[in-house]
Formats: sequence, structure tokens, C-alpha cells
Amino acid sequence: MKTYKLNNHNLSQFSEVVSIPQYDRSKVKAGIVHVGVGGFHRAHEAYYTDQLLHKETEGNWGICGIALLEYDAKIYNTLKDQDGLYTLIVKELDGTLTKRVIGSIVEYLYAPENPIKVVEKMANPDIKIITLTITEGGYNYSEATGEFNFENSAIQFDLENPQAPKTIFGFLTQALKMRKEKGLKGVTIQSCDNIQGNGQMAEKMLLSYVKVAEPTLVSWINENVSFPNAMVDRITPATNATDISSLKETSGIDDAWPVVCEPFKQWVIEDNFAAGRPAWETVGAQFVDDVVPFEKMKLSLLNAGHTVLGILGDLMGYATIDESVHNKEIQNFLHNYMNIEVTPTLAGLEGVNLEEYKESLLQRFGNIYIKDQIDRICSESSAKFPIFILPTVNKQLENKGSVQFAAFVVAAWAIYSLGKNENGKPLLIKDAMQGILNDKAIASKENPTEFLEIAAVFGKLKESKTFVDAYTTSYQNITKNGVEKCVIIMNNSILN
Ligand code: CS2
Repeated sequence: MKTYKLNNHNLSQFSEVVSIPQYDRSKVKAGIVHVGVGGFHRAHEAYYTDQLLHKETEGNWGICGIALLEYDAKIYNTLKDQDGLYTLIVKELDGTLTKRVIGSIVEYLYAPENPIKVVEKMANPDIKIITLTITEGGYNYSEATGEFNFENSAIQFDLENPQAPKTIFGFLTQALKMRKEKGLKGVTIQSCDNIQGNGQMAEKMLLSYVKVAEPTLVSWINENVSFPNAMVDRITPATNATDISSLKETSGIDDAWPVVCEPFKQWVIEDNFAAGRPAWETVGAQFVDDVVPFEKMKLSLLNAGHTVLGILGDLMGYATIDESVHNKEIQNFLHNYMNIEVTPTLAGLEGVNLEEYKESLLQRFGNIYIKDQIDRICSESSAKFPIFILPTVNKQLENKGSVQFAAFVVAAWAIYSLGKNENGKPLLIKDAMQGILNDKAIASKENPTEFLEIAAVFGKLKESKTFVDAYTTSYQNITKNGVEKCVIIMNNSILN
């Protein structure tokens, strides 16, 4: 098959084989700035927005994607080479691939190259919404203090160099200051990260920074900026070389960085937009008054479920989430964790059907075509445990409920942080805190509770005797018998 480079010029070549944008991209103005143009954004918000642009032909809701970090140079160059176009490949449950070229990213900027340009774009009157996928760790929240972490050297850099910032907080502060000086009114800052109360978190962390960096801006922000909470969901594994080559072979699309994802998608948003918003509800998003139930359900079941399958599966030598969940004992363990420890903490959530949701998760995790990398799931676990798992633990402790399954996963994480799986093979660990995790993991061989000393992750958890006892028992059992044997014993103890 003849292949063509994906770009505006060649776009029509692909219309026979895949869906392509049916709207005139040259007429779409950016009304949204998005920071963090990774796979998830491209499978989720940019997908919804592409669908919307098919309906609202006059739409000024195109996206300007910002690559914020030096690490993001590759995605920036790809988008630039491809005029913002990329292919979204949905891996259906029966193995079919549904492909479409997405056109909603109409501009792209690379912050390290030209920070002022990024600030100016964020302060452009056409921009009504600034959306963020900056990862769980990107909010710079310290679990130990419950506050913004001013010790972060990048934050200190931004405080000293306000004109050439590096962090999202430095950029937003400069942009909002410029909006104020221009006399512009409202703007919305919308988090799309997996954090309970992600809008509130974005607001709290930004205001903490602004109070120090630009104190006179605080009241303007309070009056002019809204921070809606939202629950975002679509499993988006990392794209691999086979995804790229088979797209080329089967569809003739030479796309340097397509995105692969599952068919399921969900976006539940609090309707709190300071300067208008796209009618995303016409393309499947839900606008509700209270997002809390949806967020709680998703973070504590889906994301936590991923972490459980990831940490246990990685230690056992599995490479993908479907392999892990297709081990019957691991699946039963996850079932028990969800039913015995998570479900009681979600009692009384309105508007959601928990039983159906849990069932659907097992099917989603089990999709054998997705091949979601365990390495991806386990990456940055130090930012994930405090959001996905520990709120459940704390609630269960408060209510004197079971914490043995969660404690087992934490113990497995301590052992995982030593860096080898149960077959002695090195684990590929990517975590901003890996230095301290590894030090504490080594110290834990003598005294398992050392790992719980990491206050930035565990807060005050080490003070709970119930948790510490369950954790220590699990630690010793896993060290002696391995994950699978322990899991079988735990599952059987529930049956009996
Ligand atoms: C995953 C999420 O990174 C993780 O640990 O749980 O990326 C998950 O795939 C998404 O939140 C799905 O919406």
C-alpha cells in the first residue's frame, strides 16, 4: 500500500480508509489552551472536541496544545510536522481497530523554546478555557503537609524568574496577570487529571503559589476564574512501534505518533465555566452539579484497581494488565479488595451504579487487545497511592473496617521498590521519588515499617497499629511465599 505522511496536504488521501475531519480546520480558531498533549488528552478531550467541531461548524473551540516540559519536545515536533493531526486507534473488545484522524488541535507551542509566547497565548482574549493534564504529581501537593510544596526547585526557579517560568504555576500566574492588566474578564482553568476534587486542587495549589509570587492577583482570580471539577476516563496505553507500523501497512498513514485507546470513554464535568464552554454534552460528556460521586468511584475502583493489578502483576512477572487480571487468583483478590474495602467507603453515592461499574471494569481491564503496559500503570506510584488507595484505607480505618487487602498491596509495593520481580529480573521503575523509595525499601528488609516512614506518600499512616500490623504480616508473608501463594491464602480465608 502506498503511504503518505499525515499532514493537511495529504489528509484527503486517507478518506477512503479512515474517518477524517469533515470540517474546515483552517476556519477553526483556538478557544482552548491545553497543557500536556500526551496520549490521554489526545484520546479524550481532543477526541470529544473533534466530534464537537463536526457539529458546530462555526466553532471557536479548537485547541492550542502546549508542550510544557523539555521532555515534551517529541510530541511538539510531531504535531508541528503533522499540522496538529494524528490518528486515534480505538481497540475494540473484539479486536477490531476503529481509526480516525483527529483535527481539533489547531495550534501547538513549545514552552521551553518561547515561554513568553505561551503566556501571551494563555492571555489571548479568544482563549476561554485552559485545560490541564499535568499528571497527579504535577499539582505539587505535599501529602506530608497538606500544602503546596515550595521546596520544589522548579517552583523556586519560577519565583525568581517570573518572566521565563518553567512550571504550570509560573505560567498561569503570568498569564492571569496579563489578563487582568488587559482588563479581560473570566477564564476557566479545568483540570483533567485523576485527582479527587481536581478543580479544587488546581485552585488551591495555584492560589498558594500566587499568594507568594503575585499577592495582588489573588482577589482578581477569586472573582474571575472558575475551576470546575471533573472525572475523566479512557484507558490509553503507551503507543508502541507495532501500532505505528501496522497503521502504515494497513491504512497507508505515516503517522509518527498515533494514539491507541479502549472504546470506553467518560467525562463528567461540573458546569462551572467562567467564560462559556463547548457543548461537549452533545458528543457524550455529562454536565452535573456534583462530580464527587463519579470521581470517588473512578479513582477508588478503576485507578486503584489498576494499581493493584500493576504492582502484584509486575512482581509476578506479567507485562500487561490483561495478563494480570486473567490470573484467576489476582482477579479474585481485586474482587475482594473492591467489595470488602472499597465498596463500604462509597456507600450512599448518588447517581452511580456501583455493581455495574465494578463488573464493567473487569471487562475493560481484561481487553486483550489493549495490552496496557504494567510499566505505565506502576510509573509514578508515589503520586498514585495517596490518591487511588490511601483515601480508602483512611476511611476504612476510621470506620474500623478491613484494610488487609490494601495493606497487602502497600507491602507488595515496598518489595517492588527493591527493583526486582520474583524471578529476579530488574523492574523498570519510573518514579520521581524512586531514590527514597528504594532506600526505604532496602531498610525495610530489616524493619518493614521503614517504608511507611515516607510521610510525603503515607502521611500519618504509620501511626495506625491496625494498618501497620496488616502491612507487616503481608510484608513477611510475601517475602517468604511470594505474591501468588499469599493471594490464594487471602482469597480462601474470605471464602471460609
Ligand atoms: C491509570 C490511568 O495511570 C494509571 O495508573 O490508572 O492512566 C487510567 O488508565 C486512566 O485514568 C483511565 O481513565
